[in-house]
Amino acid sequence: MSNERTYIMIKPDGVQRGLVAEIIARFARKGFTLRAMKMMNVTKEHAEKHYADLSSKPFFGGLVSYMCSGPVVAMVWEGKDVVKTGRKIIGATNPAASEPGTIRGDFCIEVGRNVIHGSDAVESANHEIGLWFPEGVCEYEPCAKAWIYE
Ligand code: RTP
Repeated sequence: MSNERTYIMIKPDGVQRGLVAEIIARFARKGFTLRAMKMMNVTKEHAEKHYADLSSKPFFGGLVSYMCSGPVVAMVWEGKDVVKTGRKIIGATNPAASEPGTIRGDFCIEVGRNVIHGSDAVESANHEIGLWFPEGVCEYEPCAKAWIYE
């Protein structure tokens, strides 16, 4: 389905390091459509909600502090298999294991400063989009679809 959506978030280190334009360009050049985007500060409660499934992990406290350490850029991207392909564009969780050519493989070193988040499944994408964009996303018809899909 070409209207699959994923939640992509540039984490505080990605924003501070000036990687916003680079990351947006990688998703856009692939052919995906940007449906929503905002820069925002994250509260502790919101970060805890987003990463609720990791609450028992020893790194949870550090992860929540990291997510609240500066503004993030929250986005919704759309396109065929965008969840799976988005994860490929991002690279492995630990940048040490990320291939060159992926965002984490090219721009970071440590798992605790891995610059970007991407939903890991369609169900979690829908949940995360609702969590970060309760106001909804921008509906419009991108003109270039015929140049991307048969
Ligand atoms: P994300 O949700 O941020 O896209 O990352 P992910 O699916 O690739 O990995 P996940 O296991 O869900 O971990 C979420 C984030 O927690 C931090 N982390 N730190 N110190 C550690 O061992 C450790 N492990 C994970 C990373 O920021 C990871 O992206």
